[in-house]
Amino acid sequence: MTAPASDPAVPATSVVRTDADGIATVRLNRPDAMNALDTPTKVLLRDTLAAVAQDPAVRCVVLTGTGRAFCVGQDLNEHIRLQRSADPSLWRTVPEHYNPIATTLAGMPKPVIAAVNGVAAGAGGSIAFAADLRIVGQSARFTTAFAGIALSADTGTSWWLPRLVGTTRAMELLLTARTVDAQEALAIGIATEVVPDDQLEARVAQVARRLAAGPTLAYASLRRAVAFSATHDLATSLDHEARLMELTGASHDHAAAVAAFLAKEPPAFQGR
Ligand code: T3D
Repeated sequence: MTAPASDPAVPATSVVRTDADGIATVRLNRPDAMNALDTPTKVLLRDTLAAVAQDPAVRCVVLTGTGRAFCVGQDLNEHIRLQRSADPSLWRTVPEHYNPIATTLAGMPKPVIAAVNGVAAGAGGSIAFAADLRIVGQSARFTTAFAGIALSADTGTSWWLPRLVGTTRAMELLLTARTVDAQEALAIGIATEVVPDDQLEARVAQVARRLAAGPTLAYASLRRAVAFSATHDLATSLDHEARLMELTGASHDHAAAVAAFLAKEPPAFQGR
């Protein structure tokens, strides 16, 4: 998971998708640029995530980065080039790239794990925040970064961060753009768990395997229910829950799991 830049086994595209056992690992792969997001990388990430979302064989998604960073957000070398040449594509990147990345992650019909192998900054942090679980290497760090370069926030940081840590802490992290280490990230609710760097890959694989063997339709419905309740009142959320209970209640996995429970056998979920 933390393959070095020189690893000949790592292909030379800036986003690499590998699939195994129902798990799609989407790896940002610009280690020499700390996995900064230039336009080709953003396009590839956006399109790879869309493909993963639609692929019924994928039952868990892992996001990670090659080298010492998870992702440092927008490639500022590209950004300043576009800025200095007054390139009109500069501000189109939010609607054309960052927003679809955020919405595809939010709507992903299967669990998403961020394997945070190193620093996550700006939009790189947003991408990690959009995951369901953030399993974080002990040397990893987070910074919102945006205010450090006099920008607002994008890729959903203003949506996810207050939900993860509360408005008070989110505002402090946004206004100061200070760096949060892994232990603080765990304490304030950004990290799901922190593991030694050399155990990150194994721990993520263990969690991903478990989720990929789980009731995918129920997981997708839980993601939808939690997201829905964030913007709706109790009565409306209860109606929404009822619809999702009907959906999952009619699933193959539900019938099989109840039967397995009563037979005192472990369930074997098929994800449908
Ligand atoms: O239109 C639009 O594009 C808007 C979209 C915005 C989305 C965003 O993501 S905005 C936020 C962009 N990201 C940042 O502002 C983060 C900037 N980086 C940092 O604050 C720090 O580098 C880190 C906290 C991430 C890491 O610090 P540290 O001390 O571990 O490393 P470093 O020494 O600062 O950086 C190492 C190298 O990476 C360095 O290059 P060098 O000196 O070795 O040649 C540094 O310039 C480079 N680097 C780090 N972040 C970026 C970057 N190069 C390009 N773009 C970056 N984002």
